[in-house]
Amino acid sequence: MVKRSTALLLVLSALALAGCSQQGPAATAPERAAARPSHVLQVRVPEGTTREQLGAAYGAPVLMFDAAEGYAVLGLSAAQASGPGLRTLSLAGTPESNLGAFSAGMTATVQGRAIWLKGDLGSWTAEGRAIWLKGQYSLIPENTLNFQTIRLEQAHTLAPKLGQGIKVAVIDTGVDLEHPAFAGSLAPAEEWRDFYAGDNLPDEEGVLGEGGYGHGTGVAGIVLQVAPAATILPLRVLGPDGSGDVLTVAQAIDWASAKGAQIINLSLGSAERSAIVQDAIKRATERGALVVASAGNENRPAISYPAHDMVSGGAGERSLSVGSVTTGWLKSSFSNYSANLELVALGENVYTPGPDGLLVSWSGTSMATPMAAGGLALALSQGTDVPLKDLTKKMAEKAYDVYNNGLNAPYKDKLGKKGLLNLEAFLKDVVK
Ligand SMILES: [Ca+2]
Ligand SMILES: [Ca+2]
Repeated sequence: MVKRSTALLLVLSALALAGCSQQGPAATAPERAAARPSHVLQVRVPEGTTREQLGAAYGAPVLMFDAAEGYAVLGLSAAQASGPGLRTLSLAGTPESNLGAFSAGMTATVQGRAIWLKGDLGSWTAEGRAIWLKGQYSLIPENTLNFQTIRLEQAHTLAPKLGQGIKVAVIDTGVDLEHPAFAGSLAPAEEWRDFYAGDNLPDEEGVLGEGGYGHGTGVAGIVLQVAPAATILPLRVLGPDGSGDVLTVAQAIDWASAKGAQIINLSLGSAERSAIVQDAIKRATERGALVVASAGNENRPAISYPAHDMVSGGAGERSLSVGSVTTGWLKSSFSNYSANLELVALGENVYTPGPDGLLVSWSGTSMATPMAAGGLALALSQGTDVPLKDLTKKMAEKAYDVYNNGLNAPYKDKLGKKGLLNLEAFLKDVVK
């Protein structure tokens, strides 16, 4: 019963929004509160049990349910999470704190306005190689050194399909859906989803220069600079402050793999492991997706979750953690580091689209991560004989050695076994 009314509320909310202008409020505060439980609990679904039966047994709304996979996620109040009732049920696991567990953790510097001239926009989607002129990345010259360093021009020659036919889910603050940089590059609108607000329009919301506003737009823009013909599936899970919940991150990962995303970009993280998110990643990888996640920006000797758990295990083979170095190959002052970290890319002053037609410079491991995602899209579009489970490992193995000559000595083996993304060496090794 509880579940039915919640679902109905969400449906009504979505229908109401469909009639609104795109600028309209997503969901009212009470609606969002109802859909944002304090805690979430993953439970096994006994064979033959329906969603309704499960909800009735626990006395809690069932927010995720997959009978075939045998799992469900319940929403709990704080009192329920700490109360004795649930714990006496043999099916119950450990409740997880849901609210704001994930963060994009970033800094942005707005650089300027009206960079996107109509005449230049074709270069985002059509002839990607034309954006390189005599070694300069002519689309955004400020990125030339960044992209020379990861050998992007050579990568575009080695993988001229440029990501064509590869869907990259960007699970983030949303995307400026109207930005000319994304014209022709977004997945069909019926696949879009805003899990944060509970509607079907994953647009950015917020104030420029504050919190996470523009973060997802920037991440998506970097994917497309690396793989200009790839398709972006925009999924919103982070609010204007850059934070998001366990439940919505897990829902978005499930959604992305259900919509056939071959690559899932998670430029977000948490200090705590979430079994619910880890299991969603496991399911997505079992369905054929590759997942990349950022290491986090606290300059800690430990990387954030879920990146932390990507180094090993079944899902680890199809997922990749990414930190950040400078164009001089030194660890970025903010980048977390760990023996668990598999790769670093460039996460400082990366120029990319911002909301409202802006060009924005971002710094953070969030911006290094989509360089790896784009590189995987290049490989997949071109075709590879390397088994999918070995592809991210190859990317890490073919990286530049950032420890040569005592470089990064304090972080030896904690910026990846080798280190810095080298798209040319990677693609030479893996494409047909
Ligand atoms: Ca929305
Ligand atoms: Ca891995």
